[in-house]
Amino acid sequence: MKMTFRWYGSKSDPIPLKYVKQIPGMTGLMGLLDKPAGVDWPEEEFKALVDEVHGAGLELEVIESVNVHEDIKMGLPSRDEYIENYISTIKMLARNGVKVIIYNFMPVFDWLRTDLARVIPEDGSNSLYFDEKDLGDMGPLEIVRKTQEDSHGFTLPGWEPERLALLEKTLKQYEGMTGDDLRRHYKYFLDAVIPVCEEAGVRMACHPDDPAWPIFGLPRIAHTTEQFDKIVKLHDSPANTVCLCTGSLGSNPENDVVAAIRHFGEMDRIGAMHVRNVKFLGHHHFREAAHLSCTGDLDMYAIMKAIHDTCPDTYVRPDHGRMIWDEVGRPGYGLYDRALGATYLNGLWEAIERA
Ligand SMILES: [Mn+2]
Repeated sequence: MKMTFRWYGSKSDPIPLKYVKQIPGMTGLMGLLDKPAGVDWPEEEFKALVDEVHGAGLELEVIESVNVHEDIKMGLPSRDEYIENYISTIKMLARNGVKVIIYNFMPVFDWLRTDLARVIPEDGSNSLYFDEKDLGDMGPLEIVRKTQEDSHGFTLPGWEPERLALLEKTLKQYEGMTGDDLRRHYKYFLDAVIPVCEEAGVRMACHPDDPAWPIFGLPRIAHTTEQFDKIVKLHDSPANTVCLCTGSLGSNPENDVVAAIRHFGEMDRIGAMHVRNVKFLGHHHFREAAHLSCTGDLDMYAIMKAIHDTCPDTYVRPDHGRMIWDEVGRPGYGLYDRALGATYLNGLWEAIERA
């Protein structure tokens, strides 16, 4: 297991790499380069990032921000050009040491919450929160406005302004599209990129829908084990894998996260893991919790044990954290609680190894 940390780059992340390196057991990053979906990433810029990360004593083997252009998801004729750019970016990343690309195939919304800083009554910390009832009459456009207002001026991944400017038009284009349509477009994409990944030694890792159910009538095809079974078979290859995010998949209590890890781990189809805890508050109603099992509803020991038993060499990162100790930062991506999370997960790992 390689413990890693999401980092946004020195221009937009208030956390210095030195601090990341000082978290015990941290081996590297799940890194991001701030590029709009569909562009061919410039190699010089990426090399500069690699040098910076290596200079801090950390690895950069996982990248999380090669976003799939909406035209690919919608199956438009213009998709071929964007797929060519994606392929070129895969090859460039492979040349520079990247082993795993985490991405998603969610239409329009990367993830959704109704409150980015919900105070946890027990201790006064705050975390990301979702209650379907709070959506009420709010449409997608209002949710976007609210999310931007609540983000403390930070750009949130998946909520980039240039993407959201086209929101109304994009939502219209998805009208009437079914899950099967979306899967057909997904297969077209995978058929093009997976052979390139095989040759380059890179694995694509699909992140689950977050939250793990349909929203705003959009087709969503990545929030159950059955759906992921279909995804890994769309183009059957060891390079076509899952980024099993326990907090996203686990936002729906009907999903057995531990069984899902064992299932895809035994198939060698877990490219990376996001590990965090959730607290269920009702139907389609949850908040993100501290990593410790007793603070939420997921069994973190069983999660780490399943990783240990079925995919022990995978990359893991503490996914989101709460905001604690009055830290100001990007919602979900503060330093303190994610550092505590990493340390706790490393502790579980050591105990499992020794048992
Ligand atoms: Mn995640």
